[in-house]
This record gives sequence, C-alpha cells and structure tokens, in this order.
Amino acid sequence: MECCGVLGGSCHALGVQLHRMSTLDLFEDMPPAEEAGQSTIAPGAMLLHGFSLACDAELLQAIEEVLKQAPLRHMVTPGGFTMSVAMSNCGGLGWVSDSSGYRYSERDPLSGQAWPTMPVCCLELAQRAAAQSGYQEFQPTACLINEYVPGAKLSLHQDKDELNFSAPIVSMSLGLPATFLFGTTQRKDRPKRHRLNHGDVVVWGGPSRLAYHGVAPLADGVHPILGHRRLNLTFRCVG
Ligand code: MD3
Ligand code: FE
Repeated sequence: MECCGVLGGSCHALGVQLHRMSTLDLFEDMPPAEEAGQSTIAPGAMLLHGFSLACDAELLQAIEEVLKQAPLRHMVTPGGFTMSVAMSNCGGLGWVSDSSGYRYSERDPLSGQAWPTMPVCCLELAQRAAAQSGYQEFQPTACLINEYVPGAKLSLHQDKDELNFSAPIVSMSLGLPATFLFGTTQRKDRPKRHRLNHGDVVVWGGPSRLAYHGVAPLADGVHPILGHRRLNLTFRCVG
C-alpha cells in the first residue's frame, strides 16, 4: 500500500459524499479542510494540519516495528537528570544523551547495534512535507522518536547538535495533543504557545531552525489509537 499517495484522500472522499448529500452547494469551491490547513507559525515554520492523517496507521505500525528493535528509554542529561520523555531513533544516526553529553551516534548504546532503518513510508512522508514547504532535496539521516505520557515535558532548548542548519527539521505529532512552546533565538524571550494535534506535521526551516522551543507537560487524555500517549517524530539532516 502506498503511504499518503494522496494527501487526505480518505477525508476528501468523505467530503465529496457530504457534498452530494447537501442540498445547498454553499461549499462547492472550498477544498477539504485538511488541504486548506496550512499555516505559518513563525518565519520559516510551516504547520501542515493533518498532513499525516491519511497514513497514520501505516506510520504507527512502522514505528512500532522500529521500537521492537530499539526500545524507548529515558536518557540522562549531562547534568544528571533523567528525561521525562522516552526516546529512541531510526536512520543512520540517532540522538543520544548521557553523563558525557549530547551527540549523534551510529549505534544504539543499549544494544551496540546500528539503529533500525528509517521506514520508507516515514521518510517519504517527511520528504513530501518538506517539498510542500519549499525544501525539494530533504534527505534526513536521523529520526528521533519521542514518547510523552501525561506529565512528560521537554524544557526549552535549541537543536544545535546537527551540523547542517540549512536543512529544515520535519516533525510529526501523533496521539494526544501537546502545547508546543516556540520562542526566538534568545532564551529570555517568552515563548508563544501552539497546539499540535494528531496528524500535524511541521517543517522548521530558515530563521525558525535555531529558535528555542519546548513542550509543556502533557495533559492526560485518551487518544483513540495511541491511548494515554503522544509520539513525536523529528526528521533531521545531521551531517
Ligand atoms: C523548532 N521535540 O525532539 S517537535 C526535539 O514535540 C523536540 O517532541 C518536540 O523539540 C516534541 O528536539 C518538538 C517540533 C520541533 C522539533 C525541532 C525543532 C520544533 C523545532 C528544531 C528547531 C526549531
Ligand atoms: Fe527540539
């Protein structure tokens, strides 16, 4: 099965059905909601509402396979704190943290093995999102998988461990909604809050690439597919 060959294909079909059932053709010229749903969070940061909805089941199945090989774990910061977000990776390089610092590693320190291959459906979806936001040649070498349970958070930080800041980072949100905190390149500036829902994909490039950002403690809730959890995937060009 092709993953997301047509963005929002299933919902588009539903839209057509509803349209046929309505007597008034008020919405004749309107695109389906998820195609209209593209907004700019900040210069260089494009939010594609519901971009991964049409293939969320396939995406999640692929990630579950990855997590069988490289289980989620709570990494320790160089300062000695255990992170509330559980993490794993796929692709040629994976982000790791321990008492000696943050870095990208070719191997999973838990197994000593290479990280699992980045699933093709995930890679292609990330590339389609990047292309739609103006990045035609996006070739991510790393995919970080973050799992949040209620209360888990990610403190304000910059992503600076990659060498290639001209490439964007593509993020995909799945499961429970999160309050994303987005600041500027200066830590002192108060971040703005944005809700990220299941299916949302954000392309973070240009001036937004080095902005401070974080995730507020996850509110409890139940998502029909993921239960009491949120997963976030970030696709990165490390080299
Ligand atoms: C803006 N993850 O893994 S995704 C991270 O929801 C991280 O798990 C958050 O921050 C999460 O480093 C946020 C959105 C995101 C990811 C990377 C960015 C936004 C970004 C890098 C630069 C600017
Ligand atoms: Fe980050």
